[in-house]
Amino acid sequence: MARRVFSGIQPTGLVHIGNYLGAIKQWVDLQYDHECFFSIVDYHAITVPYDPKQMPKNTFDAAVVNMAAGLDPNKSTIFIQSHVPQHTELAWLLNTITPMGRLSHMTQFKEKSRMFREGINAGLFNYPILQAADILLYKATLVPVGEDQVQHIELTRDIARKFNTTFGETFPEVEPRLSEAPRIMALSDPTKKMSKSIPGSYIALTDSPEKIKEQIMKSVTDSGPQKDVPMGAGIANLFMLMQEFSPPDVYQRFRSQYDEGTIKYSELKKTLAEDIANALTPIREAAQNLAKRPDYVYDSLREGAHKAQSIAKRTMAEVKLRMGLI
Ligand code: AQP
Repeated sequence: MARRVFSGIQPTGLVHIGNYLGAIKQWVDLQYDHECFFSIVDYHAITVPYDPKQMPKNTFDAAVVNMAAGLDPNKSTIFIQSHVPQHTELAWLLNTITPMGRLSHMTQFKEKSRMFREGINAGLFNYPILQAADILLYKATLVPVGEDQVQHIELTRDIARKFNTTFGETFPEVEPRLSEAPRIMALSDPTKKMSKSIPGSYIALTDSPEKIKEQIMKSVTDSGPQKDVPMGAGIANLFMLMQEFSPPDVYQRFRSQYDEGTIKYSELKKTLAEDIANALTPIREAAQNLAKRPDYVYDSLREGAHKAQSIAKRTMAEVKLRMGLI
């Protein structure tokens, strides 16, 4: 039987090549032979400071870009998280079996608390419980994500186990699925991961070839290869991107030049920028076309929410019965 898949993306800004290589590309591949649920997770996005006026556009754009990248509403169930209220209902129930100590160890919480020092809210702390609910509501067993989310998936497994031992076997084992490029680093600072919320760190899937070139050309590298010194994080990141976006012989050529110490980073950057721009052009154009068809996009999302709800309601009925809620 085809496995059930769940994953999500936050409408916190422009969808970037890190999101694409870590998550979306896997989603597109999986939808042909798996039962897939993909959500624009707006309830997650409001756990950090945001502009309510901008949120509807961010949510629409996230849906458009994912569809443009290949998510097909006829193959996958694509929906907006807040359109399926069972996500927050299950999250509340799972709150009651999740130790606070576990949540305080979550890397993402620690990083985001540092980034948004003021107004750290309970929602940001409880974020991983909502994520567990997102997955368990559909009894998904496979969660294609970037590396930064693996810790949350491990917590989801623990929450499911705790629920099963306390209230009876209900949820299946959940497994993360990583791509070949599970952690793309920030172009502006290769010690951090590429993020929507770090300006200058990313290339958006909808960026123009000129913008892509500008971003790649100013990406942080080092002064060049040195004997017996490991490759620096910035250039390693560009090589990782080259492996994903350039033909294998081009990658090999620059890799050999690096090993021989003859490489010119400016040439590598120029070639990489062109190859990324070529790969992203069909996505950018498809997004421009889809954005002109908002009715199609919203209808697909509404239909997705309807399908998702029919499963979500069943799970909630089962969970409430097991927990003695009448
Ligand atoms: N740099 C990355 N490399 C590989 N995968 C990544 N993902 C995110 N950044 C990278 C994966 O993309 C999916 C959607 O991410 P998200 O929107 O749910 O939130 P995030 O992980 O917090 O992504 P961002 O871009 O860093 O957003 P902000 O700035 O809002 O926090 C996930 O599967 C994620 O692993």
